[in-house]
Amino acid sequence: MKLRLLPIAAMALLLSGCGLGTKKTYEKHVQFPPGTTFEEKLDMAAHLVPTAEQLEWQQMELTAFLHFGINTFTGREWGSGKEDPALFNPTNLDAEQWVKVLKDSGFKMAILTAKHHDGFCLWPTKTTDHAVTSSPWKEGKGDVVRELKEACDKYGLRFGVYLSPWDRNADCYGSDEYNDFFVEQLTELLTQYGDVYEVWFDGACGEGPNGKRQVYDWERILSTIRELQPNAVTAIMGDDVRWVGNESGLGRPTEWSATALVPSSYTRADSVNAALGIESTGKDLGSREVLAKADELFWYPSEVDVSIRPGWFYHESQDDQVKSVSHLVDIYFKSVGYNSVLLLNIPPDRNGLIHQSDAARLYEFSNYIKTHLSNNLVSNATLHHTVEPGESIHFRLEQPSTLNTLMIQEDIAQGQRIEEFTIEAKVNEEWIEIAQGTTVGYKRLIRLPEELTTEELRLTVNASRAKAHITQLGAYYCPPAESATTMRIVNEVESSKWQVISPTRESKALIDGDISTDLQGELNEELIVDLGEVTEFTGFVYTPSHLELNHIFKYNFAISADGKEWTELKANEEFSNIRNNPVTQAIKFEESVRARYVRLTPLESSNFTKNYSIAELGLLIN
Ligand code: FUL
Repeated sequence: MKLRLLPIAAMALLLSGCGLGTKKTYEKHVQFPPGTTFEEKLDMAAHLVPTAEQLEWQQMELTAFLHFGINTFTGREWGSGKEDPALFNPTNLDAEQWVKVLKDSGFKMAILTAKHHDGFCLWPTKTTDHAVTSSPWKEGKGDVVRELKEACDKYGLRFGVYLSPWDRNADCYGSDEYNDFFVEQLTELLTQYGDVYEVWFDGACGEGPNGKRQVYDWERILSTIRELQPNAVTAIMGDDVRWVGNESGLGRPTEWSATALVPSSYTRADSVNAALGIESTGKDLGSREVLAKADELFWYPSEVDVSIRPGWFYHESQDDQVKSVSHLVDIYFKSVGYNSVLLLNIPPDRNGLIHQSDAARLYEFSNYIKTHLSNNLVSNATLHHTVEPGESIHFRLEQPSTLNTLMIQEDIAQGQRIEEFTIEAKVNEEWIEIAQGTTVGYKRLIRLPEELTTEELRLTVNASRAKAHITQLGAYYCPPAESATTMRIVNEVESSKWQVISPTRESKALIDGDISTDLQGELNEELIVDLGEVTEFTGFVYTPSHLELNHIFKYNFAISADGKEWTELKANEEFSNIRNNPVTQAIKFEESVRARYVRLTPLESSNFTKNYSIAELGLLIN
């Protein structure tokens, strides 16, 4: 019906949009022909859809950044480009450890800073000697990009690259020659390592060594990616994924993936965006007011990039400033829950490992998300409702339940449409409004100011650009998350002489200092460690496994001088609340003790099975 109202030019465009005779949609971009009315613009905006790659990218939800390079060794956030490559020497680089930690914490992709602004390349490039090839690491024969890519392939994580356009080392920066140099670097990365799913170009563009600014040949750069890695999305200075506009982890409560913002890499970007009065950091990039002024729209969804630490690179001085679980959960709600993808940075340290404090925090964060946001209280949560503006959907919970969090998902494969919604709950036979919001998009999470108990909810779509397609509704109870930022201590005693002698000498995971490995077995078996010499200590530390549910709940702990005569220090004690909050527990003794052997006996598990699991057993001296 609406089609009949469209002017001829708009008709032609609609029909050429996609699939003549089927539903009219526009993939990634729509140009409004001259004379398009506001109503027609709204309708076209409602039918702007993501490419298959953009859709898959959005569905990943959680992706990881790995900032690693010369800055890791100098303590800087932006290198000068004059650093000696000899500084790059991770002692124990293990990309599999990075990937295992990320995979176990729910991340779907890892993006490595193959080159940051200092120009130091983490792969053996033909374009410059300012690279791993000139470093002592693996005698100049190492390749961090390859090690990470192979680890990603092994554990089933997608792989992406960050290649800084700004290069403070390259002599040719600021000239046409630099575009050749940059495309050559890009080509190496996109042809020598297999599939790359995201190419990330940050927007920083300072002066190079010769004092000049670079005019980048974005058309050539983006077409190189499309040719060499057609399944990759291009981010920030690319045109598939948009920078959210800050590095603090804050999405917008009103977030349109269908936006009038012209990607910065297009030559018309500055003039068109200025004429519309919008910029990437602005609040409103896609409302009706913006649409009214716009001549074109882009499917250009938001990505929230933020670091788990204050800096993007690892600095030892920030070991005790790893964001708390409650801060990470807040970021999750304001990114994934605000129609964005979260790109969380976890910077490997100077050893070339993800630091245990960061790993521990990630496990706690993902454990929180898994535990509390997978327990949907709504019966028949997966639906395919088509809702006209003004219509409501009722949904019931399995039983009367206490909740404080709601979730809505739109089928964005058909476009983003909802502009305003309200949610009501039936309490004492009366409908009361408990939440209202604007956009939904791929996912909208809503935290209620206070919890309530109900069995019936009602979602009303008050305003929408066409019929809204809703695919999922959720209701959850999310308890407050841990807000401490302190480091996790898994062991305070020198352990190089320690040996596990029970359950077997091979049970090294118990004391390897790595919380990503664990020991599993049957209850009542003794975990005995020979400390190698008589040692004085004040308590012990139990770190639960981040994967298994069979945490040790009840236990005995004993010490011995010879491994034969034992003194029981703790009998039938418990690791309190370990089921709901499986974090490291430090158990202090009344006074310090001296012993050569320690023995932990798991008696009961947190989920009442016959099995136990443990990541680490450590000792305290402080
Ligand atoms: C910015 C860079 O300047 C920072 O160092 C960091 O890489 C961040 C992700 O992007 O533009």
